[in-house]
Amino acid sequence: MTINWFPGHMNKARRELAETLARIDVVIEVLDARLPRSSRNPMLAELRGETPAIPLLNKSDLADPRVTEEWLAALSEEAGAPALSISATDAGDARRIPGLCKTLAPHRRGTGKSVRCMVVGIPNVGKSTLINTIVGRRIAKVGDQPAVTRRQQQFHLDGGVSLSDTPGVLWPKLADQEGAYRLAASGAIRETAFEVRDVAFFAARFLAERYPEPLAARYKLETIPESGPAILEALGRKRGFLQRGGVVDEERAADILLRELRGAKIGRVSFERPGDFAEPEELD
Ligand SMILES: Nc1nc2c(ncn2[C@@H]2O[C@H](COP(=O)(O)OP(=O)(O)O)[C@@H](O)[C@H]2O)c(=O)[nH]1
Ligand SMILES: [Mg+2]
Repeated sequence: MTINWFPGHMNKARRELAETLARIDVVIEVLDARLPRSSRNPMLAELRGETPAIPLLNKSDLADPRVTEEWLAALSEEAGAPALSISATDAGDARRIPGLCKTLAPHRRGTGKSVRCMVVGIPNVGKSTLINTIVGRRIAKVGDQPAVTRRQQQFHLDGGVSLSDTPGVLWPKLADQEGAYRLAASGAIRETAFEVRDVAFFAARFLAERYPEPLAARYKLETIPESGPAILEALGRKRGFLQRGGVVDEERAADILLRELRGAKIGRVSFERPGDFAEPEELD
């Protein structure tokens, strides 16, 4: 049995989004290319019903390109429509989207009505940036979400496509611990919700397992210690983050690791691969 419980404001947000989506022809579902599963809210599938959606892997400039290819294949197959990887700041990337939306709404063709599109996704995934790049000027505020949603306006683009000037905001799913840590490590959720040290320990262990060479190279580590705290300790020592008595300033090391990870300074990193979510094989 699944328990669907939401605080009041989430119920309201959900109802409003469902009402808005009823007047939309194509949903542009923005996911973070570094963590497409954890940055996806499965409720969107339920809310949009039959309305087609394009899965868009944004921030692909930060993600591991080989893993992004794997995700594109997996998501395209799942959605029955081509998924796209983009950087929301890249006008060339964004220009492909309206045409793609049009192909997904053939019923609007020849009706004289425009194909109404809307960008939807969790906070910080790049929705406002994408809207601005598609439209070609700043109509959506980048950064912090406004507390209240304004009335939706459709912005008319060339070629009979229109785009909502306000994105649909979904909440990240934090019930899954591992996914929540990936979201925190990627910078998708505010650190106040987490202990920075714990997120950094998680990130250090993750890098040691999946990207040991870039990690060792970035911090000039001859060997990578086993535990998260030990990796931060080694990093802090290399960078000279020492407190009185020669003790490593763990907070500073944690901060640097997360900042450099998010800024792709350690390399282009993907937090999850399609294979991580494969069903365990049945045993005879
Ligand atoms: N590196 C990179 N950063 C991006 C990209 N798209 C958005 N961002 C950054 O991500 C942050 C959140 O973007 P925003 O558009 O406000 O996200 P929203 O909350 O979904 O509307 C901002 O700092 C953007 O500059 C991208 O494709 N690549
Ligand atoms: Mg925004």
